[in-house]
Amino acid sequence: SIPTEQVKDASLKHPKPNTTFTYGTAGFRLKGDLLDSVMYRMGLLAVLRSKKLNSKVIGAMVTASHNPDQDNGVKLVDPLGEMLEQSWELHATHLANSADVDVPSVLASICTAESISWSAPAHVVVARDTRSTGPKLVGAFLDGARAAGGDVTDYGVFTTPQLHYVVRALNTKGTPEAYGVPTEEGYYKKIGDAFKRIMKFGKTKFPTIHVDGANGVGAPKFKAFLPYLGDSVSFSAFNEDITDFSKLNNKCGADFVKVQQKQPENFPMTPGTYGVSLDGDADRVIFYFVKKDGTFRMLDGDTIAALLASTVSQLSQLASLTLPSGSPRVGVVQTAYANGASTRYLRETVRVPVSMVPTGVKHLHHEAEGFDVGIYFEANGHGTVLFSEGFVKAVKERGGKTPEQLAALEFLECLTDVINQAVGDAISDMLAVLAVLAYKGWSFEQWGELYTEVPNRQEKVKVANRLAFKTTNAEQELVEPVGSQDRINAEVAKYKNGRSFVRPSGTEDIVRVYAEADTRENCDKLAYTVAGIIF
Ligand code: NG1
Ligand code: ZN
Repeated sequence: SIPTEQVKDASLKHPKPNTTFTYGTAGFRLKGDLLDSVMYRMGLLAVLRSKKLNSKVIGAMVTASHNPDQDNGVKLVDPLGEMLEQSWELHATHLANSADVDVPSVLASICTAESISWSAPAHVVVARDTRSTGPKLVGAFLDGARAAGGDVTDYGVFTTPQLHYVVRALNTKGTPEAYGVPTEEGYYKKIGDAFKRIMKFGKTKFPTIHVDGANGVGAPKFKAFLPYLGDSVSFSAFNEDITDFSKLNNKCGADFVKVQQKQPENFPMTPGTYGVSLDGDADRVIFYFVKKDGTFRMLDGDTIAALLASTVSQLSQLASLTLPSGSPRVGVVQTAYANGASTRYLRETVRVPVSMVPTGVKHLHHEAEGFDVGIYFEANGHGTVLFSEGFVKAVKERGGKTPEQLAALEFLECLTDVINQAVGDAISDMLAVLAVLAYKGWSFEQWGELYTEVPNRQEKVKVANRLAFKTTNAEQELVEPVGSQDRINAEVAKYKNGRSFVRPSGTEDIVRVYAEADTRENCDKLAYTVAGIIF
């Protein structure tokens, strides 16, 4: 049974502050110095989750992604690298908010509710990004996992996708679905080998790619990756300072570029330069270049989805790829933040189904599992591609006849290995995009011509109580405060291609306003008017 005394003693060393915690879009996110008790308790919960799932390895990632160094967070990772099952978010929230002395009894109640047998062994792994509060918070997590008698391994500093990779690799080791060698090197080698193989199809010689590491974990990990990538592309790394914590995600990184719609600071760009920004835990990626006339052009998650969906569809058709169920079903999953032009391009030109789901990777991932090739990207550059077993088998069997068909199939096979299917992965996504462009013989400029974005703007609005905002229809309409949506609709109706919606953030204490309209000026006007309505 539960080592009650042990758990209670350790709980008292990690006292809960007077704060209410919620397991949000990406786990618990708060100021790092408020998270000690949460980390300890997530160590306990991870052990329970592992016991529940027949001793499968459960992961925990300590990061606050694109946010500043003061912030931190933790999310639990399920056996195949997916986000923690939603019903357990309630257990997590309950446990995080109980009084210190009640921790053992809350654990017992979760065991009863989930029919968990305490005697089953438990395996847990943890990693963190480069944040200053990381080491201490991992320490608290280890205390929790050990107090509950779990076997726990600390992988030190990892990108978020590396942690997801290792969890999946550990759980599939020795099975037909083996994902790879469960080490950092195994990760580099698997993706790097597939990248070297896929680049043999390349027709484009890219200029040196400038990689912005957001002064976070992506910078050293990308450096470590380089020796595995061959010499088909030359890379140059910037924003790599992980010793000065104030620089993390500060005027650099994927979120800065996406929201500000401009290049990072301390980043040399002249016409013809290609730039790529990672975010602070390297699960988001944004591409950009400067046009000949000096204007900045961004290629975001929507553009990545458009490129991948059109390529996979085209190549599957070219190779006459057939699964037992017929032609592979290629589909895209987006959120309301996707640019309207990208959705129209996918539906009308590529002719693939597009599903809209609420913000948060767990929703996108789940929906993408319904396709043979499920491509999901948030506009902010977070996403990946899921390939069904049937699809992978069919491309490996090489049913093609002409050399062109065989090449298309081999290309698709390599693509399934370059892409980290466990979770959105900035570096792996970057390599996949470069491989596809090289295969097509395209430049960033040509990629940018797939469709023309509708001008758009995102604003953060600080409101008294963001929880007063309730949405429906994949977060595209407000139900509460009552009446607000009608006023927003009336504004939207004034603009050609107008679209606007409001939702509370799940990671920051703000409400987000999104607007699109035919011109930059109209879009800005719409965003400000809507912000005024809800303020
Ligand atoms: P919130 O704060 O709930 O909007 C943000 C991003 C999400 C997702 C999470 C997790 C936007 C508009 N929202 O969520 O897409 O990436 O952070 O990091 O970019
Ligand atoms: Zn991130």
